[in-house]
Amino acid sequence: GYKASTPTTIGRTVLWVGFACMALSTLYFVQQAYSFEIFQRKFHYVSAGITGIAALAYLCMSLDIGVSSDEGGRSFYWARYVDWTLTTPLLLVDLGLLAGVHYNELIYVIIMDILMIVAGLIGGLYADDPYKGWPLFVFGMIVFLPIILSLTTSMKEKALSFASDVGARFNQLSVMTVLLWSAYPVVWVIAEGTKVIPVDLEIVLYAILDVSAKCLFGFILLANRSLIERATGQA
Ligand code: RET
Repeated sequence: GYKASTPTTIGRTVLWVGFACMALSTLYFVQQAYSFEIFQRKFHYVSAGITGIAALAYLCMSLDIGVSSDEGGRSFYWARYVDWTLTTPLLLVDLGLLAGVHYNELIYVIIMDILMIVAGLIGGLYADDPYKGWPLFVFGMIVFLPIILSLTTSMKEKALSFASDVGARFNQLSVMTVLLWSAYPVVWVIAEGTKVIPVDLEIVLYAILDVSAKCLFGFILLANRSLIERATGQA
């Protein structure tokens, strides 16, 4: 019969679809990079790195690698957190380079970001004990705040100070990032945290968020050729 605690054909298929989206996006970003001068390729290479790492994570999860079982036998996909630990800093690099912020600002948000993901990983591993899982989740939420704050204040002001379409593109991508990233802790609470949704639904929800936050994000970032040329400048 149907077991909500392990993936069925639906979940497994969605993992493979996630792998395909990530792998094809990576090939596209790399292929696009070659139509630019080497000094203009930073956004292509960072974006290809993001989807390439996610392609590897989705391939592993599709092959039942990077997944453990909790006390009740529910699948826990820890491979996602390895992916996110590496890719969410790279997404912030894309945004920081676009905004033209000082690298100290970028280092600060990246440190908070890594703390956030690792807190979610440990919280997920220990979610069977609410006295361990929830404090870690709350820790993750607290370090999430300075990231949101930076994207909506200092990074945004820096980006808009150029008064060009680069600022407008940053605005679009940062709003998208704040909205999508805010959905992850919601899914965490109903999936890893309280286990009220089936593993199949957890896989579907994270896949929609991952493909939007990585592939769609990359396509929007790289969509305008002259904008990329201006945002990468000369040198
Ligand atoms: C966790 C739980 C702890 C509290 C918070 C979380 C936020 C996770 C986020 C993940 C973003 C992932 C992306 C992946 C790839 O595209 C770790 C779920 C705040 C924001 C963008």
